[in-house]
Amino acid sequence: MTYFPNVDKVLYEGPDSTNMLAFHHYNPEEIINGKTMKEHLRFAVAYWHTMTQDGSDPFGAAVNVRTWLTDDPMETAKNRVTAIFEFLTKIDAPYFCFHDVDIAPEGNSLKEFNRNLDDITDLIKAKMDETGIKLLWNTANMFTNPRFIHGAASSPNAEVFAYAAAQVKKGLELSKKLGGENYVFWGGREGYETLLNTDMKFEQENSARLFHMAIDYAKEIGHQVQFLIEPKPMEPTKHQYDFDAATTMAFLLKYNLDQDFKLNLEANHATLAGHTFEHELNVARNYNALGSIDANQGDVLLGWDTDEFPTDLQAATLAMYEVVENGGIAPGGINFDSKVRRSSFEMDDLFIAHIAGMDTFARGFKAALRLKADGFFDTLKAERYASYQTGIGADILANKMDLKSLEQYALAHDQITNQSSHIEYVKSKLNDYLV
Ligand code: XLS
Ligand code: CA
Ligand code: CA
Repeated sequence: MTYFPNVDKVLYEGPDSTNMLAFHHYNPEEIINGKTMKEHLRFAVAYWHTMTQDGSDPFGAAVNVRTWLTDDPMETAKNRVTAIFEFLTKIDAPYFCFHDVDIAPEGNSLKEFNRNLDDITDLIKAKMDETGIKLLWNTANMFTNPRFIHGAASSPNAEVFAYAAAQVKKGLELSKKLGGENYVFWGGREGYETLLNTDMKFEQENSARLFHMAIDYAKEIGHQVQFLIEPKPMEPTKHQYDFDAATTMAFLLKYNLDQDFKLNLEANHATLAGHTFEHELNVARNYNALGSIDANQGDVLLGWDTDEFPTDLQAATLAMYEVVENGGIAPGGINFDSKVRRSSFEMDDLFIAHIAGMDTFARGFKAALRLKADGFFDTLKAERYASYQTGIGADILANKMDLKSLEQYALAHDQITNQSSHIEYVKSKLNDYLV
């Protein structure tokens, strides 16, 4: 049984190849600094976009041709397992990610849902053992079902809190069963529509309470996993509590969660928050909390989460520069939280789109390494902050100065000259590294 009869294993054919079903820049076996590209980039495929997304939008019906669909939800779920492992093997991705509801139908009760999850993860586990493909992360979907209308851990309804806790418990058990390396929380409905009826402090305390329960339970079942929170400023809520990296770090520090949690940062969420992706990665890195990446891109002309496959080389380069500075992304990875455009509805488009994303990140990675090897940003910044290396700057850094002594200095040196940044030259020079 094959779901992708037109595609053999995707191979590296080099930049001159015109084969849409080949890699042009990502060569999984190429060794760089003692590791293969595959080991450096740790690509993951997202179950939800690749296996369950149907191409519908608020104005149009489903369009995606997906040959695993049947009238029986459990049958479809089983077909999807076969299909995703064929896909992962052919695209040569070492990891995948899923929400609980992506892999198994919820059925009519929590008991039935858990049973379905057990059955499907038995199949997934067998495929993982057979192929060596691993689970980068899983998560509990606590936003789609109508019960989460007012939130999950932050819901005003305690019964919903209990249900969410049950889903997280099961999610951690599945993570242990499948050897998941990270466990993600994305609080899609942990936020508010209006402050008129919302006790924000109470809701955030409850969110923190659930995270502490998750840490405790992972310890109790002996599962070593990296917990991650994925920030996003809005959508579906008007205001999401984990607005961006900085807001999420303040939350983690306030509730004493920073030792157990890092961040899973998504490019499109960064731009929704009014930041560049590299800004979010840089903030996380400054807190030693850069955990994992959801790779995609938004559209500058659209104000929502379009989750496009990433093809912007400059953005990928600047993101990978942060990863290089971070010393790599493990135990996280680069998860394509990206969906094919509605007009790319054929089965083969799933391959074509992932190849585009993988090629873009491979090129970005290589460009980032060139920037690092040449000391492009290092030199620029060293020169920019050089005034702190000697004289008054060195004294300030050595904490030898106070307001009184600095006033004395300023009175004697009040004719200040600054230097131009020549930033247009810098931007133009950066282009040299991209191709
Ligand atoms: C939605 C989020 C979601 C998380 C996992 O915008 O990106 O897909 O990655 O729940
Ligand atoms: Ca995401
Ligand atoms: Ca998204």
